Amino acid sequence: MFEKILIANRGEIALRIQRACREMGIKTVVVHSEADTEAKYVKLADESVCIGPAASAQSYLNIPAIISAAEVADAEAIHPGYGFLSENADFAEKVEKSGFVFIGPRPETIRLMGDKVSAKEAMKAAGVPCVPGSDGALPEEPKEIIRVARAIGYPVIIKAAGGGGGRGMRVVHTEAALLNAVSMTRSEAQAAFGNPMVYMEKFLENPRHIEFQVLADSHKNVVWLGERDCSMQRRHQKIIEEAPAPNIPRRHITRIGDRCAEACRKIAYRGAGTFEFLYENGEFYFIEMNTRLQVEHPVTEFITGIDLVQQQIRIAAGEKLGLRQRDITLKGHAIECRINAEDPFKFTPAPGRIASYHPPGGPGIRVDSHAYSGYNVSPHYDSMIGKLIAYGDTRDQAIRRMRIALSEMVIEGIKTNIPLHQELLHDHLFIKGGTSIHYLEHKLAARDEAAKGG
Ligand code: MV4
Repeated sequence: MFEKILIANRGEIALRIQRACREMGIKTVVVHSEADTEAKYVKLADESVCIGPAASAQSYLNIPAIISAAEVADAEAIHPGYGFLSENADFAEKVEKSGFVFIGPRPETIRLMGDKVSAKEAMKAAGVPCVPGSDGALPEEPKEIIRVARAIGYPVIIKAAGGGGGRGMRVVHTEAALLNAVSMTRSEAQAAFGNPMVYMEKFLENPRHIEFQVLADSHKNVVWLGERDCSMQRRHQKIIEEAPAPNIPRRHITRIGDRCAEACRKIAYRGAGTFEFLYENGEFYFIEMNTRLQVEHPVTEFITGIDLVQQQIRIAAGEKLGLRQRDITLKGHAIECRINAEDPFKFTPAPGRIASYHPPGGPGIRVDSHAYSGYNVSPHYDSMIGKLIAYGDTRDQAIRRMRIALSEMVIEGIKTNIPLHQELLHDHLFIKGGTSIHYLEHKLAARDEAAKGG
């Protein structure tokens, strides 16, 4: 096992990784920007290295500075967390070429999944059900593009191969709008990702976002660890996640989970990974694979009892998975609320100093946050300041515990989205379970409309 790991991230996830290392007896070195010098998790780490100014491009995205820090601190492995460099294949490659272990998939796998066209081709070939669409990238010839769209049937969606997570997409409802939409998406994709390649899919009008967690070692052992429902989102920012996904037959979930695990074996996947699906009219359609630890991993940890960060570290150290599929049992229900420093109704970021911070507690409550009384939320980074996770034997118990936890949680001095969560945890369609990816935006629009009329 490693003696020392460098954590190339900040905030709650830097603290989460540090806790896993500590439990395993591994020393930690955290890199940080000038804005994060006073952060508690920086002081708690065994060592810290300042790698640059507040702007991410010069610190948390600064590959040479991070690798130098690993050399100076004599770390053996680098954990990238989520965001920043976590899905950057060039970073993973440079980490390995410099003699360190990258805690994540092989660089080739990150590259394969980063290109959404090659990711979909690989998954289709491995037996994972995909959204009907162009097989591979769209050709140049207008006639061919029109033919593909007719074969799929309108509405269709044009997506950039280099995109993902909602960037570089355009919905097309009619043949009249098709060619212009394709060329617009191509030029935007070239500008944003340096890659003009686009592909086409049937546009699903009202799906849910369901994702499957996998763990794979470098000895071809693979397990899937249930699914998460991440449909409660706004502008591609998830707000509430839960596991298991409510109101989907377990037989169907098991069938898809087994397909994901089998696909991992076929492509010799290594590490933690997430298969993203759209779920509509009782069918699952693969859209993308994420090759990192995800923000919402704690809901899976609650229902499986497995520490995903420790598993990532063991896999990176070359150990065999100590788990077989029959050892994985899903028990109870977990819900996560992302706590953001933002206006709860206008969604504008609200950085500043937290005057007082009192996290909730009690049975089945977990708080993953680096916040404390006196902590300054920097305007330079994501507004998420923590995650509140509630577990119960049933979904109903998890909802009740989450409501209590939200009412106990005190964050003074800055605005947070806690009031929005309180409203959603009392929303009758959320309580029923199974709302679509459009539910929150429709609800917010209806409320704004009522306020105007009112
Ligand atoms: C789609 C779709 C409907 N049909 N693909 C957005 C993020 C990216 N991961 C894929 N996305 C979508 N792809 C087809 N064929 C609708 C979305 C989508 C979405 C997906 C998941 C979560 C939130 C979303 C919000 C808007 C659109």
